Amino acid sequence: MPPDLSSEGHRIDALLRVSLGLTAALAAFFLLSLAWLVYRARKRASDAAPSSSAPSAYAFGLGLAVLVFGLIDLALAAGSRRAAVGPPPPDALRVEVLAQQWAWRFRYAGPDDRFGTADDVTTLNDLRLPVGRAVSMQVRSLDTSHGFFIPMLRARADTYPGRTARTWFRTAREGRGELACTVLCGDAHYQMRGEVAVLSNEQYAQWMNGLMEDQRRAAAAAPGSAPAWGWSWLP
Ligand SMILES: [Cu+2]
Repeated sequence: MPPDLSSEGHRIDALLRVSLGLTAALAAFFLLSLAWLVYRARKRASDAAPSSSAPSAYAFGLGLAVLVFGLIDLALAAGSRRAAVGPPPPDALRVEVLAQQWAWRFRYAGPDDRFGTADDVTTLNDLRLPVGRAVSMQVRSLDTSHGFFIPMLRARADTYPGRTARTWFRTAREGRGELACTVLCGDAHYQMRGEVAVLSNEQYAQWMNGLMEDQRRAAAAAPGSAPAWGWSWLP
């Protein structure tokens, strides 16, 4: 994973490490058990008097119990982290994301903080966010299954037509990276990427003001040309 720019991403990283460790332990346990069973079967075939299998059965049971408890613990840890993160705060910056073959459209609510109004700001494959801010996203798809994934913010939301997927995170550090589609969604799936930037508040405001100015000019030159997609924010 790339460097984490979010405030809660370390929780996901920790879960990933634990689940990788458990998977490795599980694989090692079953491989060693298999080796032991083969060894014992061969020994038994060559021995005239078979030895008792009690110690190995005991070890096998103990190992299995440890792993089962590890998996339960992992599930509980995932649940408690989810609960600790909770729902997005009411002051979160809201962004609508429309996935389509093969691009990402982003919609910001603009100064009135309401979606579906003339001051909405839209971008194509270009997501910029201010640092130190909670960001709440709703993701929809126009055509087929898509997986919205921002690795450096540890944010994911899988969607398909009819489903509004949600994700939220808090930006903690400035930086730049990419977002990608994680679902094979057609011929040009590999092109379905976008730029992501976490900017200082001044840089973000400057960028947003520039976009609003551009859109005002475009709307004045060609009324009704604004992109028509978008939805009322779901509570
Ligand atoms: Cu896709």
